[in-house]
Amino acid sequence: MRRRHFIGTLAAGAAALALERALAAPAPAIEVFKTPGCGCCEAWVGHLRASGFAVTVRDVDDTGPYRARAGIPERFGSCHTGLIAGYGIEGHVPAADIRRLVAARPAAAGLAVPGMTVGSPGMEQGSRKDPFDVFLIRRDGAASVFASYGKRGA
Ligand SMILES: [Cu+2]
Repeated sequence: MRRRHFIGTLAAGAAALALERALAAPAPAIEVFKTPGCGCCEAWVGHLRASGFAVTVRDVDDTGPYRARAGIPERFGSCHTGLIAGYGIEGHVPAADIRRLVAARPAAAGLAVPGMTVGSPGMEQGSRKDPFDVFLIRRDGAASVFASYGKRGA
């Protein structure tokens, strides 16, 4: 009985320590390039901050060159380009997918949600949620689906 209690205390202590470590982990830092008047870009930055990211915003006249430098092809373009851990993050990509990318560290240019899908993070319009894919962009420009949202069965 006593031994079981002791082991239980140890487990609780380990869990508390793990939680403490998780909370103490530095917020992932992301640099976001956007145009000055972009409201949905601001809303996406708010989504990242609410998810625990440390965001540095850079207002630029044109995000195209930053997208190109990140290796994200024009056809996957959206309104803003983020840079994190050597990856480009184009458009309204959910914070959870950015975390998954950075943790998995695949050989890739980054992630993209092309265009501006209603219902993606930062593009909320009431209850409307259009389906969308998050694409993993390879360094050669080829893309595969990294995550899907709002699709039937997803
Ligand atoms: Cu947008």
